[in-house]
Amino acid sequence: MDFDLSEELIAVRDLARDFAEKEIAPTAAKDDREHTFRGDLVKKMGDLGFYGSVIPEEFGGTGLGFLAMVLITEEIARVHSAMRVAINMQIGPALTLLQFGSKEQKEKFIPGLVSGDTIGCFAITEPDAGSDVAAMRTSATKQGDDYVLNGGKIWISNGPVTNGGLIYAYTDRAQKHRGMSAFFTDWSASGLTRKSLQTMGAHCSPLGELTLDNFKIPAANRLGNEGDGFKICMWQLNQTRLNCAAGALGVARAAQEAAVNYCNQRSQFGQKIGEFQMNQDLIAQMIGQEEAARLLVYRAAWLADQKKPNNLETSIAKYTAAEAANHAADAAMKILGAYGYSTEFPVERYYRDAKSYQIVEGSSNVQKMIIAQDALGYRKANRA
Ligand code: GRA
Repeated sequence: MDFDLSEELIAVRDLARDFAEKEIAPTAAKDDREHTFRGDLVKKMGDLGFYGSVIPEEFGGTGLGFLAMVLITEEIARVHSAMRVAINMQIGPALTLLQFGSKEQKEKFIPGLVSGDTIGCFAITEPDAGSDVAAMRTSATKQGDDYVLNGGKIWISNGPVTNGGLIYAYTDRAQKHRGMSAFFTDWSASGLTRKSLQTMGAHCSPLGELTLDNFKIPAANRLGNEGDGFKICMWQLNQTRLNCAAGALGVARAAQEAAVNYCNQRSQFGQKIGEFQMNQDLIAQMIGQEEAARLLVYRAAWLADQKKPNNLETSIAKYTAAEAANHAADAAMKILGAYGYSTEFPVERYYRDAKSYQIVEGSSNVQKMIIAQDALGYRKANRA
């Protein structure tokens, strides 16, 4: 087992850290407060190759791999978690096109996602279909050279701003999950209504509801065959889940660093508050959980780089990292007290942003279900 990162990976990680500290950090609090979507920073991350690590050079990527992707993601999320969502919205559809798209689809759609000229998304969730993906109701009916979609999606990251992403819909609902299909759309057709939604955290990541009323997608934009959608969706979620795991890791680290710094600065009762064992207990827990999450996230990425199945390991990493982020944000707030609770300092943002990781890309309960059912032999998590 080799725990050393290659020089190339260290360089990529340092580039992301430098970018996050110089370009994202200075306005992170203001952007969060004002709910600003930083399209300029999304593009700059594309220019730096942050969306291309898992995409081969022929489609504009760097081909550095999944370990590079999680290293970049952790660094961005450490400074501003909402900017991490942007990475996932580019990589998710690009990777899925790479895996399931035709040659024409790959050439046409992947480079724009990798460069950041296309603002990506993936539309899965519906009002009555969150954890239960197969319960979605949006339909796609073939009409000539198009599919006509009716229904609606909710809680779609980048929904208000996307101009190129994936959507999943039923082409044959009678076939249950085997009647679902996957499409790529530039969202330019008529029949689309977008509504912005507000949440407790991730303020700079636009979130929306998409209503589809006879919304057309060219049949040439279907990925794979009719009926392949559910498996494509599960495959995609396994990739995008890993990105979320790395994002949660970044938030855990940010909260831990804030707590350690504060313990070394703040004195009460005539001593640094780090000297109180109750704070040392919190810091030790934060570091233990963060390091465990890091090893799990890196392992899941490493398996992907070895082209080995990693669904189980990704669920373990996502679950552990999400819980570590929430524990760390909570502990940091206890240590910082009013300075943690205050909107003048970043810990309350970490606390709000951490919460999202227990919800998105399969809630913590969905991850626990996948892990436990695998252990019990009910449903194997890893797929070839
Ligand atoms: O029997 P079969 O041949 O039809 O196949 C079954 C199974 O083998 C079928 O699907 C197959 N399958 C898979 N195939 C390939 C299942 N999992 C996989 C896989 N990983 N790869 C049906 O399987 P099933 O087990 O009966 O499915 P189910 O019980 O209906 O659902 C399973 C499960 C609960 C795990 C799934 O629905 C799920 O993952 N739910 C969570 C949904 C989720 O993660 N949503 C995320 C929304 S997007 C989002 O949050 C954006 C966040 C953005 C950000 O912050 O970055």
